[in-house]
Amino acid sequence: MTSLNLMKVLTAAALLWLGTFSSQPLQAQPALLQNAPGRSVLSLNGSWNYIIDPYENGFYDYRREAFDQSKSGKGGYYDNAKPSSKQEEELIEYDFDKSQAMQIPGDWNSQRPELLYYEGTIWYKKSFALAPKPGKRYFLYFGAINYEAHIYLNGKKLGMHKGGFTPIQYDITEQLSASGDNFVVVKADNTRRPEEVPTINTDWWNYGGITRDVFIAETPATYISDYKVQLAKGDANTVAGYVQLAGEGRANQAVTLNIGEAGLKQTVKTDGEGRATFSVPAKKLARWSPQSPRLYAVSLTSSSDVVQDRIGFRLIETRGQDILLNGRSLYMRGISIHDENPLIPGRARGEGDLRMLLTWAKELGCNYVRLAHYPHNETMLKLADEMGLLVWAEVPVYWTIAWENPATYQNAEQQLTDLISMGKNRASVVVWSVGNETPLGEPRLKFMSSLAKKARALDDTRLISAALELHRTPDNVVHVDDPLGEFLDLTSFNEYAGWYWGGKPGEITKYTFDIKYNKPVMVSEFGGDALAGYHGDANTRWSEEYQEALYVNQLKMLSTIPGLRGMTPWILADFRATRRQHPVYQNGFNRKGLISSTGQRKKAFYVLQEYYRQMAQKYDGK
Ligand code: GCB
Repeated sequence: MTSLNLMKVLTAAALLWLGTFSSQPLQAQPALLQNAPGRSVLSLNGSWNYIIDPYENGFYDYRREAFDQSKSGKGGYYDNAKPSSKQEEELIEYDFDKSQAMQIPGDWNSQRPELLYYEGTIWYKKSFALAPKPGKRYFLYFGAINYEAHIYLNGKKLGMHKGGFTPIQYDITEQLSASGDNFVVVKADNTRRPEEVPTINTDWWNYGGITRDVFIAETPATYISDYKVQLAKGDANTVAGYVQLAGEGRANQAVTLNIGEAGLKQTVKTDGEGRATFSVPAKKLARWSPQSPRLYAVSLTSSSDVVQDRIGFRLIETRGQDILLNGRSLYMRGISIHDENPLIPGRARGEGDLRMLLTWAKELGCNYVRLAHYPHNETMLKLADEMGLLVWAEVPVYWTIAWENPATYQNAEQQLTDLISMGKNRASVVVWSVGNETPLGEPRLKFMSSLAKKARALDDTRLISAALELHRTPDNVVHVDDPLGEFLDLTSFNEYAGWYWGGKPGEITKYTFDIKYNKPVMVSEFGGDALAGYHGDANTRWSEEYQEALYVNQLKMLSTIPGLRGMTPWILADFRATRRQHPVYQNGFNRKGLISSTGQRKKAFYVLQEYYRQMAQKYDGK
């Protein structure tokens, strides 16, 4: 055997032995700047010119060779070419500045009727003035672009990113023009593909484009790139974490953690790689909880940089079938939410839309939200911190994806890593979910358990879960025994009795549950469609009365589960879903919302509100 072959065998054996996938990220996404929106920023939100390019003429030449892979690297729309004075000599078949514009952040589907169903490429261009100052670094930051984004600055490619819901960031210090005149071009492509995450089949609208904030963050040359400031695992009396300096001169620097309002201060020294850990007694810190969402002003100061954040401190753990928040047993009164404003409808565009959704959840009596089925906006996590809502945060590993494709796994793991990076300082976030309704099978178990282990390795201070499926036997027993459950802290499952199976709402109380794990039970979904304003009796599908009866009977049925510690029924508000085709009742909407697409509360809203009032009384004494 040649040494090369021996190496290959050994590597394969090592991978087998690990029983997991390689964790090398496919896309070289550098570590994200922690709390990038909290930096000094130049916003690039607003009007961006765009070109619809279904044939990708701006990316490939007529032989289908990518311009940005050619020798000159030129020829694509990212050149933002302009005819010179000798116009007649040049052929340029596009012009961003004479093209239409749309608002960013914002999906394209809800901004132009002709783009409602569009799946393909759209190019965006924004010019901006920024003369780089000496001794500073500049990071171009996109909150999210769905799905595949090629990003160029002043005609040069910065990189490609896949994943529609996680931030994208490039250090552009060296690419900014000295004159201060710059332009950024983005090729956004929301084409669905089987090997991507999510895959081609989902129950939500495939909103395309630059859907979250765009800005340039400025830092000093040596800067605080990352930090974690949280209570130590299982220890309410210690604040622990780390700080990471980047840039030249990051080694052997003093960094001071200061939580002035709690009289807490510690100075630590970075190692050769710019990293320092700290651990500070924290007896005087008030605990964060939904009833009392106390946040502290936290600062980290080095000789060249200072970052500020508002952070809450709480412990989340499980013991047997209990979920303990700061040591006290908790019932999680939740609701599932999509990142969508049903009133536009379209992707939530910023703080106003997000605050509206969370205010609705509070009106329902929630202390908890499930941010389905993909990472939501960083602002959503900050609002949840501020408003006192616990959060389940999830990656779009949804239904049946390409379990055996290593690139698919690496993509999913990268999205999970970026989600955890974004949310790790938020007290509200208590659950990392690694997926939703994935089918039983060996390759899937390997994929999903690897993700669960990765989540735990990245953050062992929160609970790990996934929304599982169940199966039934003819004796009306519902079984929850998915082997993935072994790797999770909560037994969470989606259950659609009274809608997809189990007869009419009045018939479902005959079911009982057989749950394999001695862990807290979280019903991550149940529900049924109702068209607001359509009335009938409790057996009339699509009527508000049917949905109301379904909620009444679901709550009766679920109360028989001894370990039930919370739920997130499906869903707060009606949302757009391409697969929902009924011309009268659905019209392109999933109507399982408790609130309609015009903001109307349906009858079932009040059923859940009353149940949550009782649960709050039982668990919180109010
Ligand atoms: C589910 C999915 C969710 C769907 C919902 C439905 O189980 O997790 O994404 O929208 O059912 O309405 O069918």
